[in-house]
Amino acid sequence: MKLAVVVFAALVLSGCSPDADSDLARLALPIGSTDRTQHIWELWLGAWIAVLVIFLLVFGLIVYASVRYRRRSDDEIPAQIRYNLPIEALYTFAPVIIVAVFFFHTVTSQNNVLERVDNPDHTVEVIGSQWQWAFNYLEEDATQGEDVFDVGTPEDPAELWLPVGESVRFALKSPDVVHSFWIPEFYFKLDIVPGKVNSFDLTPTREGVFTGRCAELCGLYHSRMIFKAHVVSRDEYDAHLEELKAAGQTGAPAGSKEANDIAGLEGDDKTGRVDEVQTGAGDYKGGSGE
Ligand SMILES: [Cu+2]
Repeated sequence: MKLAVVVFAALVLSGCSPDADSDLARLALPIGSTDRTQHIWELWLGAWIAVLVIFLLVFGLIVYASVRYRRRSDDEIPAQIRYNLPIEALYTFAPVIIVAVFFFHTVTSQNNVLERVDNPDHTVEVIGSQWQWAFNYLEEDATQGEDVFDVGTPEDPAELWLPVGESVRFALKSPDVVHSFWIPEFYFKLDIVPGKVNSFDLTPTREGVFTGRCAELCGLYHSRMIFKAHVVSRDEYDAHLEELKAAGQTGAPAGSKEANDIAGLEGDDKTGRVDEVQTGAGDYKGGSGE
């Protein structure tokens, strides 16, 4: 019966994919947009299959028991049983096994998502502060190696630009409280913790304009920490960086410097150069080999 359920679930869900047109076929996720989304998608799909199997099994047993052992006449009481060791063993160990399997797949997916690329094509420093974002593009060719930035206000949010098909390393910093960097289409979010540099790598795979958010309640105007993420061609990306340079937005934005001075950061972390930073993915330890 278990096998039949798995086959049935696999058939029903095989029409699903992270780039399907319908929300239903994506199981309510947005359309995937990076080289890392597949890992989260597989975790999501697998969790649905597991939940479906468990649901059908438990519900089937409930229906079976209540029909098979029902009271058949007014003057008869069904057999009352107090102890049943096999059943008690089952409902003790089955949940432990279920949790262990979920845990295993969660850790595996997490390690895949946080895997480092050797030499990222771009490095973007993201500073989340109350209540705005700043994006620093470090040592870009388009600006002859000069750092350029875009910084927003709650009234006029900053925009993040990324080139499609090229790897990006994000370094997340906060000068005040915990924020969380989240672009739903990337199937990924990571907390920004003051005094610590969290970082992750990915390659955007689809051009488009996505909405990014702060996903950690960070105070009064938390809900205004919204930004647009433009995933564009390399030419458009370079042109945008040149615009920032022409507008004089070079160096580091005022305010974001505090993110480097906050207690907890040492040495390389303070400089704003993140190539050597080993926090973030390194902390979770896994397949990164760092
Ligand atoms: Cu925030």
